Amino acid sequence: MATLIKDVKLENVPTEVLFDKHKEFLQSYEKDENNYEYGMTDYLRISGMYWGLTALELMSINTKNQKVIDFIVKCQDPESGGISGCIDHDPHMLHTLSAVQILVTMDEVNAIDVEGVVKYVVSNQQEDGSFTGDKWGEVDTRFSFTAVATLALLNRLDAIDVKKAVEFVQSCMNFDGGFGSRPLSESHAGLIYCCLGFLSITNSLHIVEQDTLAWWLCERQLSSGGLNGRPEKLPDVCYSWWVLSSLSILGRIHWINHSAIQNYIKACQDVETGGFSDRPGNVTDPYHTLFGLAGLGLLGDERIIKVNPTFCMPQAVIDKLGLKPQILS
Ligand code: GRG
Ligand code: ZN
Repeated sequence: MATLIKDVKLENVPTEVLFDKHKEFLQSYEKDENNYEYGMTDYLRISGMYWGLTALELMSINTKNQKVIDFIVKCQDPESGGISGCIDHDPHMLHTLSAVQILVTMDEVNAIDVEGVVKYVVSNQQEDGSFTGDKWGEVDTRFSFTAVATLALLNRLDAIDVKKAVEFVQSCMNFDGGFGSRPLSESHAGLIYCCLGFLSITNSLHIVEQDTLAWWLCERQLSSGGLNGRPEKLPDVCYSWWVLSSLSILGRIHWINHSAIQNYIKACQDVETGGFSDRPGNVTDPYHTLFGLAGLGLLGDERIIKVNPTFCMPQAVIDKLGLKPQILS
């Protein structure tokens, strides 16, 4: 039986990375609070800020801003200590990590109740070592990553049972070397990043099948040069981050065709509005703009400041905190 390969065709690919356009695109997001899209994305406000601000930082723009700090402070729930996506929403692990990433980058982490955040992360660890995303109880390896990334940035990894947390992530490893969201779930590049990031932070990368997993990740590259997240899926710019950061942690980024993925990422820029989209011609957004730029950074573009593959933050910030997430050679 024939196997269809899903992919896209690239046409009129810009030869350059349009840095000025991308800066304008991201900065206009900060100002445009009254548009429809802004209102419809309330529930992702804090993570959205992390994507946009980090993308600007990667283009050497200092994003320190009192309005952002005040907004994050208002999103912390005084009872649980967790941080929500927007004022008066339920706290969630993803937004808690994003808030800590922003504040650490701005060197303003003491603006929030740090012990409250630690208490919140601890409260989400389960008997089997896994983590829930919030009080509603969904378990996912994304939350194992957000838990240890948040605590490591606060220098409080000792607050959870790390050994049990590692055992849970190990139980999500599949025959192909990849990881899914829970035991027996399909391998997916986004979740592989989360599990490798988790193992990098907890210094446990010895459990991975380094080359088997690196090869599975290389198989995500399609003829267009773009990367998909799992077999038989379309390419998407965000996998430039999920796949390339995973290969960096595994010490195997040189296994991918650099010029082909660089070309795909460039093809996803909107030359008029600025920003990157998932696939050429689609509407651009801060999420794909961060992961497009960060992917180009991992491939060595010197106009982008060095990005840490485990935390998706400027390397200088990680160095300043004295963190040394494990990387394989
Ligand atoms: C600090 C960078 C950073 C991240 C925080 C939120 C998070 C941690 C990681 C997200 C990882 C991720 C993208 C997981 C994907 C989960 C998943 C199974 C998505 C499937 O989505 P589809 O089916 O996408 O829409 P595909 O591309 O497979 O068609
Ligand atoms: Zn995407």
